[in-house]
Amino acid sequence: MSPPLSIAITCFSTFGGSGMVATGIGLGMAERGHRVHFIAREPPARLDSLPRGVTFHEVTESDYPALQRSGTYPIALASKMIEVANTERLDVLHVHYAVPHATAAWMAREVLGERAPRIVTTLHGTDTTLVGVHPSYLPMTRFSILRSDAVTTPSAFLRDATWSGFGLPESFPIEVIANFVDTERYAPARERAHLRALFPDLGEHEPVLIHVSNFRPVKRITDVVAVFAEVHRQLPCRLVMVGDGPERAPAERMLRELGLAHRVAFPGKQDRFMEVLAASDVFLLPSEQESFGLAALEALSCGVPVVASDVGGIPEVVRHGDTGLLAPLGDVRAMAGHVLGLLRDAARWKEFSIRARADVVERFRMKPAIDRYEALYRRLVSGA
Ligand code: GMT
Repeated sequence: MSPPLSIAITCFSTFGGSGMVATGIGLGMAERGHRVHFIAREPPARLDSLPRGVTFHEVTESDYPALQRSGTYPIALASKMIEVANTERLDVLHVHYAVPHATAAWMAREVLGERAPRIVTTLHGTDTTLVGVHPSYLPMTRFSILRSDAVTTPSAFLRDATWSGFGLPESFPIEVIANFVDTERYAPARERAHLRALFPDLGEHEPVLIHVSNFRPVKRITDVVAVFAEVHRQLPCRLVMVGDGPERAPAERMLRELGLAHRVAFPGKQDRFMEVLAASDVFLLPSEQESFGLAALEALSCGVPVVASDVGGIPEVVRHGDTGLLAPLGDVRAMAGHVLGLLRDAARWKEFSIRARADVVERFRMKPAIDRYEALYRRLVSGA
């Protein structure tokens, strides 16, 4: 049997799906007997306890006044990576989101020399499509990607966008390892009591739409509201908006103006919302861009069909006409039509729901994804 590896994982702990994926990989590796070290500013949100074999290393910055707003985090992070690599004899350093994590990893490797671990960079989305290609970061991000020992993306869309955005040849290896979901945690369960906690007067057959995100502009939260308003005009329903962020206030204002605020629940940031998700009828994701769409995957895993915009990596996750329905970006009427088409035909909804769950179980289970990352780590460590 191969010896256990010493693996460090760096991610944004509280920002979006990349931290969740990174945490899932770390926990999956620890379950297999590897030693896992999370190196980050804060413990990852989904790391509610520290299981056997998992350690958290906090990155702290000096509060020296001259350094304020000078962006010293990558230096502090690289220093912590060096410290952990030295004390824990790291085999692999797996960084999630290139800016600034891949650059910090490269800096640490320069210092560590021969003792350096292998560096794996997983790109997640805006680190390629927006931030990384911004002129302020492009040269260093491109260089850090090129200097990684392996690069992965969760979708073929993001692989191709990385090749083109950074001007890399298609021969530059980028392995697509799709994101995954814990299909036991995110499982079908049509228990409407969880919805009644949010809507005490919910009718027995009244449909519930749901959206889960960090409410950033890229999610087009006002499109969620517009789709809901159009559906509600034709078929009274409710909307649950899980999460929080800058677009929440405009959405609430829009709902008040439409006279629909009382039909919508905003439970805020929730870590345990799967019961509400599983009891809902349609998941809405009208995003401007998604390299993958982890929230949509969690909905599909619960057997909840997804109506989303046809952008980025979403079609790789949501099979149009099979597990969900896609529409052109910003076409809220088409999206509302898709939602109504599902809600008005119970048999059709059921078929979508069954196929959604089956497709997730077939293509996005956690174990095969962890197998792929483990094989990648072993390959790099063995020098093959
Ligand atoms: O890139 C971002 O904007 C944030 C990032 C995150 O940390 O959640 O989201 C990206 O990574 C997720 C996990 O791989 C994907 O599910 C999201 O689709 C992706 N977001 C974008 O591409 C906008």
